[in-house]
Amino acid sequence: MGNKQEWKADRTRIQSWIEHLSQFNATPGTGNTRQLFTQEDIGGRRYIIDEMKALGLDVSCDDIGNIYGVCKGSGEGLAPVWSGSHIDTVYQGGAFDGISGVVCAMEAVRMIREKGIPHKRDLVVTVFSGEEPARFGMGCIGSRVLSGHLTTDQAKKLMDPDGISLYEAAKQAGYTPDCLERSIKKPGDVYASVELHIEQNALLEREGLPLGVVTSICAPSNFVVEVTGRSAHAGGMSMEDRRDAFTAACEMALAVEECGRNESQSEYSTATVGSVKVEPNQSNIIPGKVEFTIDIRDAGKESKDHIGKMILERMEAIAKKRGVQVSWRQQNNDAPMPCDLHIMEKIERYSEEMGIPYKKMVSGAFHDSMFLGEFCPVGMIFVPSRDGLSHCPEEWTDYQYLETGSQVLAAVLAELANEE
Ligand code: HGY
Ligand code: MN
Ligand code: MN
Repeated sequence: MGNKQEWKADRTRIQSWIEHLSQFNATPGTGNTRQLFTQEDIGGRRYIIDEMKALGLDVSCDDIGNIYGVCKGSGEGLAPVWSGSHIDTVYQGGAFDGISGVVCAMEAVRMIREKGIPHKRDLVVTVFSGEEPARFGMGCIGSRVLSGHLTTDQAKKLMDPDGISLYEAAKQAGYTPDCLERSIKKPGDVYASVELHIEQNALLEREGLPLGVVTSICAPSNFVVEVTGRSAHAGGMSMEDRRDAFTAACEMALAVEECGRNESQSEYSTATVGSVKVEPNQSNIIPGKVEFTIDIRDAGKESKDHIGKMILERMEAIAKKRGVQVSWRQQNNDAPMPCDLHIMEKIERYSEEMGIPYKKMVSGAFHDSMFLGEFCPVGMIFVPSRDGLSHCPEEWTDYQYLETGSQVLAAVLAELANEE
């Protein structure tokens, strides 16, 4: 787009959308909990759909509940430009993770519409179902369906802690998961997708930068590990005779941390033990069984596989030394997604034009854009997280950053929507 536009996002509107959405919350007072297809999620969906309609968008949902708010373009038969994120949260998470991307996309499209900026391609505000693995143990559910990585049969096998399948939960929420395959997008169906998201790390804040241009999105490999020792009397059994599953698991968890730190072969890697279950979990019984999760992230697939291999070798050696058994199952091994250079160039160019300092950076967190990138070019705009905190009640992003991020997003979307 040749002419320089003056973009003026409405910070109070962005704040009002975020604050209103955070009322749909299962844990008020201790962070935000809005898990996929729960009453809170359904309430939040209804609110966002009403707000999209109030902006004049045509709203529809697909079989797994992804929401599309369409601002019609002037052209015919052109693939649309998407922008959005997710509104579901982790347990007792924050008010900005995902939500920022949805409301800033709404604000960007509002500015384009109200300024009467012509655009050939439809502009679509998107809300993807279940980006967080919180309820079903698998993240990016809506964007996995779109990229052909989640079928109806798999949805019937994916269970929440209460034994409700994703398939059942989707039907109870009023969606139609009987043939998820028909939602699969092929290259060319979507022209481009740009997602604004909070950084969830402290790099931007540390350098005093209001905006990040994401170069690639790290992908997770997730494992569930089972350590089997021998339950016994905490006082009766001598120290040298025990086969303590918990202390073995602790040594394994330290090995996970060490490998995440020292075995990386790329610019960004992490390895985390996030969930631990101890059996029988009694103060006077030596733990006989422990189940824990491993979450490995990496900007490079080879590096991630290498870290995983090192961790598994270390766990086997620890098990042998301590006389316990260890087994594991890998839940997913997703591929890191590079962002599209042309979209990155637009984000950089408009940031410079608007006098917004920025840096290029990797995303350690995964996002729906990781799967969208399998059928369309993707770009991501980061805005700072205070103290780098996210996935916790303290998660915060100053509204001024959402305002400037929306303005860059609007300019990028307007240009993309006029490309032939
Ligand atoms: O875990 C992640 O990276 C994302 O926030 N769900
Ligand atoms: Mn998250
Ligand atoms: Mn997110």
